[in-house]
Amino acid sequence: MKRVITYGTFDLLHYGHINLLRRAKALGDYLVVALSTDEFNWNEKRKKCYFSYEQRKALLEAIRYVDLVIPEENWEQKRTDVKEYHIDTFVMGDDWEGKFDFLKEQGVEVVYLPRTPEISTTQIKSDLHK
Ligand code: C2G
Repeated sequence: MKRVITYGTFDLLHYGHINLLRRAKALGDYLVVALSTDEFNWNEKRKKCYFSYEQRKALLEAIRYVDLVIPEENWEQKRTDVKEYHIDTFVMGDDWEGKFDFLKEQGVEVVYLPRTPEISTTQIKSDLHK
């Protein structure tokens, strides 16, 4: 049973997120998604979510590739999450390339996957605004 984890905000869920989750799940048998809380998003990423944590969690739990959703409350928890959830592989989009390589020291495989180029929440919001 190979266990994979990924982290994110996943607000205004779109096919770029789904592409990431599908490829992350394909790397193992069980996918944990650590979902940024509303507080973490605002305090650490200056992101104001359109959907609340509970709404974003329900959306993720409806995705066939996702086996468990846990809260992401701080930057540091990755170190303990990989132990607590017996993670083999950590996955992020390549906009984070290199940022989490320290997890390799804990025996975790670190994989950065190419982002889906043409879609982003910012793009969606600006298109809708036109
Ligand atoms: N993503 C992607 N393609 C896109 C948009 C997003 O592959 N067009 C990926 C990102 O690279 C990330 C995941 O989808 O791996 C979630 O994206 P965000 O919700 O924007 O996550 P982010 O705000 O980068 O949070 O501790 C890590 C942070 O919580 C990551």
